[in-house]
Amino acid sequence: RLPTLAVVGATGAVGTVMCELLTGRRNVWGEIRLLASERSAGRRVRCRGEELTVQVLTEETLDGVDVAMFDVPDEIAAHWAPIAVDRGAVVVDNSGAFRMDPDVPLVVPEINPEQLRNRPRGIVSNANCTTLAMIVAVAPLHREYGLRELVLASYQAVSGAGQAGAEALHDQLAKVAGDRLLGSRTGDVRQAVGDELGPFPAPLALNVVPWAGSLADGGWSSEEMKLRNESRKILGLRDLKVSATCVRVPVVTGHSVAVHAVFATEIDAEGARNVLRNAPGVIVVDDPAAGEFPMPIDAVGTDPSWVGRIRRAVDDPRALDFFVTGDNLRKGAALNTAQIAELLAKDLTHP
Ligand code: 2RA
Repeated sequence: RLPTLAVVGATGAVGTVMCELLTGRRNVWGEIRLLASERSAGRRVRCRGEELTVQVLTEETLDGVDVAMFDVPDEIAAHWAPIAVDRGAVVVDNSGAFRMDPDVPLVVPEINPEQLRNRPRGIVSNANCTTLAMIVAVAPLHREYGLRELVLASYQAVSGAGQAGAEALHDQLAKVAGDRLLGSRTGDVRQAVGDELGPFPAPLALNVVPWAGSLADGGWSSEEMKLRNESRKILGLRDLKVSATCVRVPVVTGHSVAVHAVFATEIDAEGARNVLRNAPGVIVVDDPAAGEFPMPIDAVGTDPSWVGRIRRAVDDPRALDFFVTGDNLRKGAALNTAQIAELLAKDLTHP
């Protein structure tokens, strides 16, 4: 019998991409069950070539599920994931509810698949989308050169904040389109956009906002702390120094990160390029003379992290600077979850 998969949160921004993604991937599932809140129940969604009806998430609809993917807010995951485990499922959770729990592995299949087997709570966590875009490129460099420090600046797309984020940007762009004064000293974007900010603290149209997530200690944002804490956990580097500044930009999908990585040994750009060319889940696009560098408009809808602008720091032969872009809804969320779930399916089918 092929295992039964539940997609919890099937109608959200990530859940929607998950259904598209499952359609294109190798089929390892028997039944696929789409679950969501009462608001979305009854909707018909195409998944794997079938027209499926979204059901309400209840204890009963979790019965018989082997693997449950959760793409829901933290508090919903915190409540329902243990219930799904009690009902016999292994949960792959894409929220922040369990990521730092020492009894929950934080798995990136290209980096630490072996951790999947050590899951005392029956839950496996998926890292945050910003971490995922960056870490698939950083990990192979760490293996080769020994990572000591990361200084990061993110350029995060609005769909990281869900469908409401994408809608807010499109609505705001419609309001500012065509007015050539807007964004200048005499054109007030705040006034044009009004108070339709969606999930953001300021307008995104014609603007960038150095804020994502909630306020953490010391003036850091939760998103910046996720980059630090999750990188440490995935790489198994408890003392890794990480400083991040997370910035929201007017891009619909595709999170980018400017990375300054300091290593234990000297590094040269061509050596790093070769490591990255051979790394799973990474594509190197690095020919600035030809106008070739990684950008969200190319990465959107694709699986790998796109890496370019690779150069050794001028003032430190042990440091490398590069730019990485990945689809925050695919590798940043749905794809990594699907990859983990497929490894679990393999174990269930051939223990
Ligand atoms: C964001 N990383 O981009 C978050 C979503 N998990 O808002």
